Amino acid sequence: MDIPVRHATDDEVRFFHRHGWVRLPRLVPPDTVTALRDRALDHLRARERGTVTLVDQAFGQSRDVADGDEAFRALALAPEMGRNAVRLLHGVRDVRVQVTNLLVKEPGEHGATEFHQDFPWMPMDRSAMLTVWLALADVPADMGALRFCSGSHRYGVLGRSFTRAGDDQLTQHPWLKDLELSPPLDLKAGDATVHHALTVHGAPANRRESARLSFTVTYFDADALYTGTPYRQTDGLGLEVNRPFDHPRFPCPRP
Ligand SMILES: O=C(O)CCC(=O)C(=O)O
Repeated sequence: MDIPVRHATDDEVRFFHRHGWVRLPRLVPPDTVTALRDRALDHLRARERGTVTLVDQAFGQSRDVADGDEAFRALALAPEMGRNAVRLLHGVRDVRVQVTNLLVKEPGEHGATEFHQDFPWMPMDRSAMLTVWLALADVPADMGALRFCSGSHRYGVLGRSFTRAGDDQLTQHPWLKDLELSPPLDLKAGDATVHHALTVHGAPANRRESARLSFTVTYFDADALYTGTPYRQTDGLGLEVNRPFDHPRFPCPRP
C-alpha cells in the first residue's frame, strides 16, 4: 500500500531549522486522509482506557497504531516522510520511527495540553528527533491545534512535564514567555505541523463540538544510541546500552 506524501520545500525546512516547528499544508491529499480518518475512529473506539494520567486528561491515545494497521504503517514508513524528516533534522544520515499514535481531544472530556518538551523522557543519547502531527479532520485553532514557543529548541533539555500539577514548561521557565508564540493555526484535514523534540509546545482545550483527531509519527536519528534510561516503550526489548536501536520496533522508512 502506498500513501502519497509531498516533499517539504526548502523554505519549509529553513523555517523549521529557525523556529523548531513548521506547518506543512496538504502534506497528505484530502481523499487519502478521509480513508485514514475512518480507520482512526475504529482504533480510537477500541482503545483501552486505563488509569487516568495527566496526559490522559489532555488527550486520548491509540499508541503504536502503525503496528497493526497497514495504512498508518505505510504512512509512517513512506519514503518521502523519511526524506523530509532527514532534511528537517539537519546533519542526520537516516531516521527511525520512534512511535506512531492517534490522538483525540474530545470537547468537555479533555483539557488543554500543557506546554512541554518531548525529549526529556527519551532513552536516546541525542536529541535529533521530531514529530509530524497530521490533522485527520479539519482542526481550527480553537479545536486545539498545537502552539509552539518559537526557537525554544535551541535552549537544550528543559526538564520533564506531566509529572505533577503545575510542572508545565511556562511555569518552570517563565523566560519562555519572551519567545514568540506561534500563531493560532487553522489546519485543514491533511495539513500537518512538525515540531522538534526540544521545542516547547502545547495546545488549548477543544472549544468545538466535535473531536480533534490527529495521527502522529515521531522520527529520531538512526545513529542515536540507547542510554538505558527507564522508559515504558523500550524497557524489556533487549536493547543494549551504547548501541543503536537496531530492533524491528524502530524501522527506517525505505524507498
Ligand atoms: O496533540 C496534543 O495536544 C499534544 C501532542 C504532543 O504533545 C506531541 O505530539 O508531541
